[in-house]
Parts: sequence; structure tokens; C-alpha cells
Amino acid sequence: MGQYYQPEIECASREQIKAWQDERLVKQVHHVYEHVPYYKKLMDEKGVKPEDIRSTEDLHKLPFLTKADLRDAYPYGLLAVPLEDCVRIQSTSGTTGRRVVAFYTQHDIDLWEDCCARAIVAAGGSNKDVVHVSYGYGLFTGGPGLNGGSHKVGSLTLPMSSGNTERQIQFMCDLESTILCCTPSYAAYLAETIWEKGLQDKIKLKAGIFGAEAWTQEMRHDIEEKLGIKAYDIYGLTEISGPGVSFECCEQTGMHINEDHFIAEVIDPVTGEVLPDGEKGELVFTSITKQAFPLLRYRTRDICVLSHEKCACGRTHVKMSKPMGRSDDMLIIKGVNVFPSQIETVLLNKGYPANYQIIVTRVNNSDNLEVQVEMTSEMFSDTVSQVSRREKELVDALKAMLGIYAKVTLVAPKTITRSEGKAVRVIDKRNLY
Ligand code: DLL
Repeated sequence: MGQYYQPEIECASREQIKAWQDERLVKQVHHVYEHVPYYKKLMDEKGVKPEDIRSTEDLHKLPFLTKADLRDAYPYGLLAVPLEDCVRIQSTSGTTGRRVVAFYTQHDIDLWEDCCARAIVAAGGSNKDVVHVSYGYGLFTGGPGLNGGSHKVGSLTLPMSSGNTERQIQFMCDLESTILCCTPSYAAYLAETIWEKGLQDKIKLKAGIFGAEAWTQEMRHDIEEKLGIKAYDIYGLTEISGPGVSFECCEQTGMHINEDHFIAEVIDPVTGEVLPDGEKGELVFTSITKQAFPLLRYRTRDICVLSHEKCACGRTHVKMSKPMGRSDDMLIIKGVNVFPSQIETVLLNKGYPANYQIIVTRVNNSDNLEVQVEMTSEMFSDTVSQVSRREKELVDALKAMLGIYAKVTLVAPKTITRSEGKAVRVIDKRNLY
């Protein structure tokens, strides 16, 4: 294993991890209280003093931070060090509302890249690998994070960024890339193009590190099969640093959270009550080692489950399940909760490619759900009656999964726009009426 497999940290005893977290949390709370007036006010309003936080058992006493707070405090309101100490800014994509910006000192960049390096090593990476980074570079954290992690591992790093699919594939073949890092939807697009060009025997990939958006196990199997690789999940968010907050090991049974840097909780999204292992709820992070932008009890809106079960890989850090998507990705259609990932599972199980679009409209005060699904080129030669039989079969399968009717429209291959970054699967037109 490479230098960035850090067993003394990643396989430390639970007692040791707790001791680190207790000590770092106490220090961090003082740091934030003294340097971030915005959070001091929240603590004062709750009647909590830094001295009240003596260990992780007291974490629940601290107020939550939400995305709304980050927008309120934009741009500098949550900065905990002088601006002169910061060396980098990254930002979320800001599809809704104001962008959120995060600041980093050199120490923060180092710890973030360490986390990404751990993820690359967990996926089998070493200084013998060619790491092909097709996440976007720039304000998005995907490219810079994996790029830095790959340098730390000592791998040969290809900073491709996203887009220009032809060139991506040419470099992949010519330079014999072994580890691909990009969003799962872009990996699926790359795989599709590689097959169309008949280049599957020319690529030398062995692993992929895919994240930044929700993806199903079915999509994982599909990409693994098409690219002949093992596909590893990686999770993170700009507010907490970027990719590498957690990552999958070879067991692929959840993502280990880097607990020497982040304390994870799962809460009931309505009451805010902390939930035990195994119960589904909203993931909350407390950053205990970051200097510039240390968020305490940040509500991610990602829904998942934590598990402290022993992992066969030897790592002892808690695992989080694949997030089902953000709580705000969840659609409420006719009063029923629908996650795009449920629809993806049905489509891939029935042999359709992961090229689909979910369209929600409101007609006469009633919600309508439509799923447009691309046919494979083999299906495209079907007769009209075969197509309508297929549509009916999908309507039934979706009804069984979601409990509601969804109109299904099969569309011609290549109709749905491919994604080079985070895919936009849902078009919700209800707010337009
Ligand atoms: O997406 C950071 C990242 C880059 C993660 C590359 C992994 C790989 P943001 O743009 O701030 O940061 O978006 C963060 O994306 O709260 C989740 O809702 C979602 N997300 C990230 N990773 C996963 C994943 C980056 N593996 C938001 N599975 C998070 C599901 C994910 N959702």
C-alpha cells in the first residue's frame, strides 16, 4: 500500500478516535467562539458557552448551522482566521440561491488532500498509477481535491477536467490511465463512447473513484461491467472541504468517514434529535481540524445511515451509507416521497441505460410525473406495439417501487443530453405555474 494508507489513523481503536475527537472538538469550539461572531451569537442565543463543551458527548448542545446561515454570512461571515492566512477559495455550484464560498489555509488544503489521498489508496492507487482526473477544475472542489490527493500518493496525475470526451478517451488510451476520477454520470458517458468507438480493449483502467452526485448500485454494476473496473464511491461537500470527507474501501459496504477530521451525526430532519446507528436521517458534520472555515454541526441535507460495524478492511472509522440524494432532491408527488435514485434502480434493473429525465408538472391542481427513458439501439428497432408493451412494463415496475403512477415515454437513443459533471435528472415545472 502507498504512503497514504495511514493505519495508525485509519485503523486506530475506537477509544483513540474518541480521544482525538474530544480534544480537537474542545479546541475547535473555543476557536470558533472567539473568531466567528456569527456562530458566537448562535451559541449565546442557545445559552451555550465554550466551557460547556467538554467532550463529544456535549456535541448535541451546540446549535446547528444550515445552508441558509452560510448564505446569510456570505462571503466572510464564517471565516475564522484573518484573510491573509487563507490561500484558496472554492465554491458550490449554486444552482439555487446564492453561491456558498469556503476558505482554506495551507493547513486546510493539506488535510483535504490527505483525505483524497486516502481515498485513492483505498481504491488501490499508488505511485505506479496514472490517475485521470475528469472532475471539473476551478471553483468546483472535485478536480482540485483529487488532483492534490493524487500528487500526495505520488501517482502520475492527468488533470483533464471535464468535457472534450474524445480527447479524454485518446489520453486514456495513449497514456494508459489506470484510475478514473469523475462523476458517475460522466463515467457512464465515457463508457458509452468507448464502446461506440470499439476501444474497450485499448483502455487500461482498473478502478474508478466516482462521486459528487447520487448513484445507485445498479449504475455501479453497469459502469464496472462496461469499463472492466472496480468502481469506488467518494463523498464530500464544499462546505466541509470537498471530496474525501468519506470514501469506500475494497469492501464497498459504505464510505469510511475521516473521523480524525470530521465528527458525523445523523439527526431526525424534523426534530433535530440525534439518531442511533442504523437509523436513516440527515447527516451533520463538525469539522474539528480545519482553521479557516470550521463549521460546527453543519446540516448537509444528505439522507443516510451510519454504521460502526467492524469492516473487514481493518479500517475503524465509521461508515456512512450511499446518500439517497439530498433531502431537497426528494420530490413530493401527489403527497408521496419520490427519490430519483428509486427511478434509476427500476430502469437499470430492466436493462435500460442510465439516460433518463424526470419531468414533474401540475395540471388542474394535480401533480404529474413523467419519466423519459432512452432506448438502447437494439430496442430502437422494436415495432410500435413492442414499444408500448415496454412502456407498460416500466409503468408497472415504477408503480411497484414508488406507489404512484408515472407516465413513461421511451425516446430514441442519444436524445437525452449527456452530463460531463453532475447530471440534472429532474425538471420540476410545478413552480412555474
Ligand atoms: O460534490 C464534492 C465532491 C467532488 C464529492 C467530487 C465527491 C467527488 P458540492 O458540489 O459542494 O461538493 O456538492 C456536495 O453533492 O452534499 C451531496 O448531496 C452530493 N454528493 C457528493 N458526493 C456524493 C456521493 C462535491 N458520493 C453534495 N453520493 C453533497 C451521493 C454525493 N451524493
